[in-house]
Amino acid sequence: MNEISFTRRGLLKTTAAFGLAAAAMPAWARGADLNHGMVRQGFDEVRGPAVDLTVGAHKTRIAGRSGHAIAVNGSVPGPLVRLKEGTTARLTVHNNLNEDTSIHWHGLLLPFQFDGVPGVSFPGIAPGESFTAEFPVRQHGTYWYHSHSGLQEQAGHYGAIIVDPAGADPVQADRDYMMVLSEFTPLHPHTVFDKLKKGEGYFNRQQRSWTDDYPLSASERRMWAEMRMMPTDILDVTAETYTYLINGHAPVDGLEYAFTPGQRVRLRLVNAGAMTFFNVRIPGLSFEVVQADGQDVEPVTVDELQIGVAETYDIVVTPGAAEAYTIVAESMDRSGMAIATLAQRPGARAPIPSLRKPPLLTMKDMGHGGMAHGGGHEGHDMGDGDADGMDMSGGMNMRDTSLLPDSVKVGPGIDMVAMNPVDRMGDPGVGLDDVDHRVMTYKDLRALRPNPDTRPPSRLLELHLTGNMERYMWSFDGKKFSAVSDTPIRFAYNERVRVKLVNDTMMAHPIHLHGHFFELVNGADQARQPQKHTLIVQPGGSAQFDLTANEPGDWAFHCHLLYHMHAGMFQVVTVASPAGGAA
Ligand SMILES: [Cu+2]
Repeated sequence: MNEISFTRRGLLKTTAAFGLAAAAMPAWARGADLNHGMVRQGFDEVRGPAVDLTVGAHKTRIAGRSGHAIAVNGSVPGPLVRLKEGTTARLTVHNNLNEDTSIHWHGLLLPFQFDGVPGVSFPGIAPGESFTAEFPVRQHGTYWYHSHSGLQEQAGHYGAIIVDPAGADPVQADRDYMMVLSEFTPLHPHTVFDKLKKGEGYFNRQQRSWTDDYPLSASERRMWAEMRMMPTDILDVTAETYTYLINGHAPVDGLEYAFTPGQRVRLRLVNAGAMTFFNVRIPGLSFEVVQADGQDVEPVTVDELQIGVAETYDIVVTPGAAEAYTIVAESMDRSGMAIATLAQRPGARAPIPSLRKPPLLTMKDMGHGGMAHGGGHEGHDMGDGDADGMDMSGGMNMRDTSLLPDSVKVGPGIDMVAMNPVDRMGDPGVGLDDVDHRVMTYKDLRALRPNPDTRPPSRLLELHLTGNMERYMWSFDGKKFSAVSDTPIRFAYNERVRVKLVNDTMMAHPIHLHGHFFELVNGADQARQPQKHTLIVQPGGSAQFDLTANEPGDWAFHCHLLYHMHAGMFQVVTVASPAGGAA
């Protein structure tokens, strides 16, 4: 575990006074011995402006299970890359794998040819080759990096980036820690994908017990059966295979963050998971959210937040007199959790809460008025509100594609249509609308400083998030990427566009646009709409963002659930050059 300090003295020595409980930490986790091929858990810091990163194949062992790892500089996560706003970064990536690799600098503004997406912004990095991205650093905040090649990210090819502000940091804290959330599976990522293709619910262990926990009526049971779904289909991949990690550490490793009572402790949350949304809370403590996706926001105090895959949040917590507090990052489906401890002294522990009851998808998750479902015969919508007493037999069997705009391709890639998708910007996330404490929603976020561009959007672009759960097909507008790779979404230079994302599926998708920040249309004044690079679109709902398309080039735009992206939920956004032509 690294403590990040603002002081000059702290910069020289980044190791905290204490880290892992010594008894729980294997010898190789403490040292830097890379020769035996085992990956290190936890990570070092490499400081810009010039940074070298080496991608290599390793073995790892986490919570008693062994697996193959793709690590950066020998650790998972890779090293924390520390840059400074106003300098010119020179980031060189060396490929020691026997396959191509890449690094995408997630959230960094840079010329598109350095963005690191094979086939979109550059050809990729061949085995034995190197690639250098050199660019002026125009921002500050918490970001991260990861492979954009195949499924390497699942195997450990990711790490955190901090860009220190050129001036004073608006966030004042006594201690400053990275908290990188991710998953480990002993399975090869391609095995995971194959299993998902064979049956969507393969990893969904909740299927075995949900009927006991949630007695449903005969018609409800029939409805879910006809959709070949379960109301507990929350995440595609669960703790059945995943061990959830903080800074590469499983719960049994006992990761600790040191504090002194009354100190302001900054935790920089990065969701580097491939497939897992996490619900983060610290029982007994509220916290301030001070940054979202690296962008400063007006501090907002909550007790819990949901972090989607690829999002980042900086939070500040002020621990009280207790010796320890447990930091809980529970997977959204509540099949497992990552754990760390805020500890006054090494080894101090607070109780670990048990997993909460798994959430159920609601009528809202099905498109509010109901979700029309692929099939044959006539049906009717399910109306508003809850399902009690409604006749749902056959109601979900019609794929009412008349609800879709002409831009959406109807075919086997779509097995559901949201019949009445409502804006869910104020939604705390699946399973969190009935907890008894404050949960952050996107509507709570306000940009700390006024946005530079407050022009009203000149057009509305509507895009549908589409899928066929059973066949594990995922797409935009019913067209998987392989079918549209030569017809990108085009924006004029400096065009101001409002993009409406309609989720015609019953899963939440974290949608990420490369190379830009967009503003959430969340009810704030245009000048204070929070800027983000990744947006969760809730199941069966919609969400809007405003974009100033002022970064010329070809940019990836995709669902950040790794296996959804791999299955086709990916598009290219092309922003014209200021002269009007291609970048
Ligand atoms: Cu997705």
